[in-house]
Amino acid sequence: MTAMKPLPRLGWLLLLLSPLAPLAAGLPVVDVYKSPSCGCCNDWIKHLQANGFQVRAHNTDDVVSHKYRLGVPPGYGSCHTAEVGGYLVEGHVPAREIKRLLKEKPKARGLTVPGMPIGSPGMEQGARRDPYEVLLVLPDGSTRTYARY
Ligand SMILES: [Cu+2]
Repeated sequence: MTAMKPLPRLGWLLLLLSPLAPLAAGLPVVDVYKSPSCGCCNDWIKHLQANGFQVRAHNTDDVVSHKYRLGVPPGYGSCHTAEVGGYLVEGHVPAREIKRLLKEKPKARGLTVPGMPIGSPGMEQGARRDPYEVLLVLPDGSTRTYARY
């Protein structure tokens, strides 16, 4: 039996900290509600994970009830509904806007990208990019432009 070489101090530190790394980065877990058959929803989840988010995916045939619960305004919905840090995130919202939301903490219900614009994260189709807006949903259910892509 060979004696295990002790890990250098930094190695131990990383080992101890690694399960807490997402907390250390200040990124809360994202709960995503989606239909089990939704492919673009999974691609959006991969986009979030690639950007450092931990995701809990919930397959459900009743995504709509979560839209009501979280306050997605009628007509501003998309394929999946998510919840992070007390905010709603509807549709193919880019991870950087979610990070900005969590940092700026506006008084709002959250963000939505209505519909499913081609070229948004999880909706890539070659080089095609439809222009779209990320909307901030205010407490009264009205919206204003948060970002343009
Ligand atoms: Cu989609």
